[in-house]
Amino acid sequence: MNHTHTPIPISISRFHLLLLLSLLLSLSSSSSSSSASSSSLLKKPPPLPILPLPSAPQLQWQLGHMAMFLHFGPNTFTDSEWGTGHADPSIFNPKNLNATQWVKVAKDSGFSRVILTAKHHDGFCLWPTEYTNYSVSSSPWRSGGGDVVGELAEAARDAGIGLGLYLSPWDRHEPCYGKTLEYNEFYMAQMTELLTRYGDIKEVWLDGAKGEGEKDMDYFFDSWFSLIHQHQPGAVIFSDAGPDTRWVGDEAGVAGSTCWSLFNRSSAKIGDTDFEYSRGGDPLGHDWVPAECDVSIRPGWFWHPSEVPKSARTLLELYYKSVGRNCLLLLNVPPNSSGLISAEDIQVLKEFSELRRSIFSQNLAMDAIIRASSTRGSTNNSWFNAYNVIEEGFHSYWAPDENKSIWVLCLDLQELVSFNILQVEEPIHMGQRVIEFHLEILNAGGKWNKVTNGTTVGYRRLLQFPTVKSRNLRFVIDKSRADPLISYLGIYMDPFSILSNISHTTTQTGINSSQIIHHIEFNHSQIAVL
Ligand code: FUL
Repeated sequence: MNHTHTPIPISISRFHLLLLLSLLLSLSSSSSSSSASSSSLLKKPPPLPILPLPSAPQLQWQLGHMAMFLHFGPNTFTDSEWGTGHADPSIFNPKNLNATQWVKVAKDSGFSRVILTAKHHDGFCLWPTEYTNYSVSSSPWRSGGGDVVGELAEAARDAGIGLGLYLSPWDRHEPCYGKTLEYNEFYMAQMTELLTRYGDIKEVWLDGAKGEGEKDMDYFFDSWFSLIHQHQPGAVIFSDAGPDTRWVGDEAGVAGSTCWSLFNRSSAKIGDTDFEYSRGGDPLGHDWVPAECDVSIRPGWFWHPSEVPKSARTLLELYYKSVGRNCLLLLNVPPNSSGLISAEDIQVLKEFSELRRSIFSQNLAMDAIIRASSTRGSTNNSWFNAYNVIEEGFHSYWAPDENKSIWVLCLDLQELVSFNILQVEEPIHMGQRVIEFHLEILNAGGKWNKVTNGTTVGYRRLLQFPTVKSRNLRFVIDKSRADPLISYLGIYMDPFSILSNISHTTTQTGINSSQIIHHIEFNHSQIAVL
């Protein structure tokens, strides 16, 4: 038998000492004041949210990250973008139409909802409406008994993804277009059909697009919006001015590098967009109206046999500039004239998913030791603890103590890590707060270097920068509308993006309003990725 004495490790004896001490302390305090000890166990409540705040449908919309737009109709068969409204319904015959395929492509590629052009500017209706004959009912497709909206609604419901519908206000076929009262009645009746026949509608999409010299008339937007919310309280309404989500102001899928969900609806007009205001939002805005970035995978919105899809890397760049700037990416993937999404588009979408998966599947800060400049309640308060920033989801977040002027999170990665992407998220149900922030790393010489900086975070902010390598990081919030709250902090390595396009610090995207206006005028031509 070995009688060698094994010394008790110093850390254990210290641990026991501490335990004893805390026991004694708790005993003495409980005997002196039982109410004081029970109150120290009480949770510190969350801070007050800061107005304006998102509604439940707006939160759901934002959590979906990406939606797939489906432009489909007679234009698909006539190789056009803005149909005249006089194309013969007999041309509409997508022999292999399969909405289950559209929905499968959307779901497999990470889209949370699909939005279909139930009626585009040509006035042709993809459902059997009772208010005009210019619809699928007059076409040879399914011998006039078909309903594209119905088939898509069923496929989306079966797959568990959301359905949105675009009902174009501008209607080049309808004879009453131009007669304000009659056309508003007609439009609302069609809208009612769409909102009452097909189950839950998650988004209603409309715009103010209209060709030069077309008949003048007023749209009764306020009545339309009330009708939509009455029938579908879970739907968000998209337009240039909200009320629930706003057009970002370009059709290139690019948001401003400063992008507030705050906005003043009353300062925006449908069909007469102030592009700068829309792309950046308004730090003083009274309404919550986050931006949606629409862009097509191909040059046109409708399918054309001569056009090819963008590359997966281009889509990734758009993802950084939309989802990574606090917006939803609405990517148009137009079904072809056989009624299917084309193989080459599916291939690009697969590659796009794979790029995102390989970059974002693991947060390289996952095992970091994290310290905060302060924590609401106390450092040990797990409710607001700094470690919440490596948990997914916005219901757990780091909150600093009240009335501090310094807000810093220090991360010790425990080993040298190379990375070139920063991901930051705010718990937006508490309002959008952060105005300015930056990231520093400790270099080999023991000095802190700024790696990147940004303005606004919101739901999700992604910043790209040339690859750096370090073990220690400092995430610093320089300016905030109220005590900043951070729900996620991630660092990642993107080996795919071309670094020459990435500026060291985030500034404007390089798009200017004349480029935007140029694009709007030509409307359907693709703007090169900015
Ligand atoms: C625009 C329309 O004029 C285009 O044809 C397309 O539908 C695009 C998404 O919105 O306003």
